[in-house]
Amino acid sequence: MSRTAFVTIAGRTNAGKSSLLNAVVGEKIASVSNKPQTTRTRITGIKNIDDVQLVFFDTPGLHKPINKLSEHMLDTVKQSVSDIDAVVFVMDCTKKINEQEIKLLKSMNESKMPVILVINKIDLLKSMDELAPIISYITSQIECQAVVPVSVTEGNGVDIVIDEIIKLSEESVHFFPDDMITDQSEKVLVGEIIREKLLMLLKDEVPHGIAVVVEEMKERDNKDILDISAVIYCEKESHKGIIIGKGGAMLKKASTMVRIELEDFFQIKVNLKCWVKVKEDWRNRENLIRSFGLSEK
Ligand SMILES: Nc1nc2c(ncn2[C@@H]2O[C@H](COP(=O)(O)OP(=O)(O)OP(=O)(O)O)[C@@H](O)[C@H]2O)c(=O)[nH]1
Ligand SMILES: [Mg+2]
Repeated sequence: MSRTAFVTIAGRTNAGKSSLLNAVVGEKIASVSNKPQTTRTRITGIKNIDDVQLVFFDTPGLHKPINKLSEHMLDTVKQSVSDIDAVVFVMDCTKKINEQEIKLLKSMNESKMPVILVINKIDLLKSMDELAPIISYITSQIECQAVVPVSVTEGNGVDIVIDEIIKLSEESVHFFPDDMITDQSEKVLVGEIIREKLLMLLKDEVPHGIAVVVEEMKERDNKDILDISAVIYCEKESHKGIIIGKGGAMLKKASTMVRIELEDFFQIKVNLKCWVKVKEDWRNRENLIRSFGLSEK
């Protein structure tokens, strides 16, 4: 009989949740950046190991809500931690665990939801001796099924996390075809790669106020080029100027990075056209949040 486990990856923003999702699935399906609040929606990743299907839900990171978009993101976390087999809670070992993290973990304990605690970024510790006090503090507060020190970027400990999840899998049919790795559409994946590069290249508030909508994606008749057109929405006219850059330099740099990644992913030449448009204060406007696909309601 086949087995299945559904797990939600949760934790503070920037802890490495999407990096972990990509590592367990073995493909880059979620955007990663060194800026907080990179992930905005629930992203499903699927990994099949022998007859076990592991279904992961990557979620937005815990943070103090700053606008309506934030509220939607935190709602997504709340909705994603029930009706699953376990929570993989990712924390950054270089940051002291905060009240918001403890609160979510305690609610998991109250609902008897198994918690696999991933203590990530151990490559940043000066010595492994620093781990013991971190683990003993957390386990004095929270009951965990397993505590796994991990460095996602160095690939350490990820296999142990997978083994712990397999232990929690239950006999069941597989819910997704065995060759499926994500439920995101190709247009959404491409939009997220564009946003990831802009997060990487831009600073301050500018990248946080960006939403990307891929309007068209079509292979030419002779199947040698994939034409993609996308609109980059930002919140202010001044941000539009920064995104385009002097003589279009910034947009060109971002587009080139995106094109290289897409050509590698789709194994076809890509012709990418991006337009930049302003939608004032869109992160507080429900209809726009919804039309950008950032609300589950
Ligand atoms: N040094 C180190 N950096 C890591 C590790 N794992 C992830 N990172 C980095 O941490 C940053 C945040 O990673 P993400 O995977 O985007 O974090 P996230 O938890 O998904 O963040 P949000 O989507 O904003 O909640 C990126 O710069 C990653 O490269 C790790 O094991 N070690
Ligand atoms: Mg993320």
